[in-house]
Amino acid sequence: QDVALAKQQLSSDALQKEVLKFQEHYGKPQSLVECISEAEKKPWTLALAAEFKRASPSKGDINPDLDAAEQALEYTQVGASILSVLTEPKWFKGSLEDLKKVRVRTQDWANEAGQRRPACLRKDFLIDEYQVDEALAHGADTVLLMVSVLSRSKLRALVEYCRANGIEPLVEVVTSRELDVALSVGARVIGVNNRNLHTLVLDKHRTAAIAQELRERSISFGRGESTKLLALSGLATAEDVAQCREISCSGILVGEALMRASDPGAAILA
Ligand code: IGP
Repeated sequence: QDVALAKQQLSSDALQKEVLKFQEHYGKPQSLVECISEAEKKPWTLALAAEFKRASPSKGDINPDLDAAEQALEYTQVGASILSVLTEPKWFKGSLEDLKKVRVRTQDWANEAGQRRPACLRKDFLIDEYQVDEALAHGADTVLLMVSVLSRSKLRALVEYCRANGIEPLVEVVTSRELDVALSVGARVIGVNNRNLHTLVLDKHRTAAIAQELRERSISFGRGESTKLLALSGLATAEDVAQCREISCSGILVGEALMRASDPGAAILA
């Protein structure tokens, strides 16, 4: 599997000191679930996870030279609940520096505006605790954990490690088997990737199928519930958004469409 592995540049102890240093200066992470719930309070609103992604394996370069902090600020000003920042360097041309810039810039803005800032998500192929610490040291409020790249026991350990460090992870599933695994480790925020990352094939009905399964298993999700469902990938049109509302998703994650938009703020409001 061609995933970027952690560059273990610092010892774990040194990295944990960096986490403390960051948090002393900028404060603790904020709650992903609360950021989503806040959006759900408004009628008809879906939480928007707006993504910063310069390139992707399926599309190649999308917008490689964009400034992460400025783009994230635009997302924030039009009400994004989550800022997803790719940190994987090879396929997505991301970096931990981008993540830090996004957190710092949007936190400054939120302080000035007297508003809640969006939760910052480290979007990467996380496989160990060290990478969770890296995320925290660069200002993440949450991290992506993909069921498809982790064993059940590693996923469980990472979910627990996240919670012990004050963050709730976004757990990504594609299939119903992966949903089983996510539920068995107690995931509270589940993202359904409409794109299978092994085949890169997009199927916009994935999220609806998973939502249906949750209903069949009598697992309540959405507004007022502690389990949240987000739809990820390939979403761009008003129709896509309407469909996500119909199946009671809490939110949607949009990357490429916003990265290509000449005015991302207007694209979101439309
Ligand atoms: C974004 P899109 O089609 O709006 O650009 O999709 C997002 O879903 C995608 O970037 C993504 C991803 C991932 C990237 C979903 N899961 C896991 C890297 C790793």
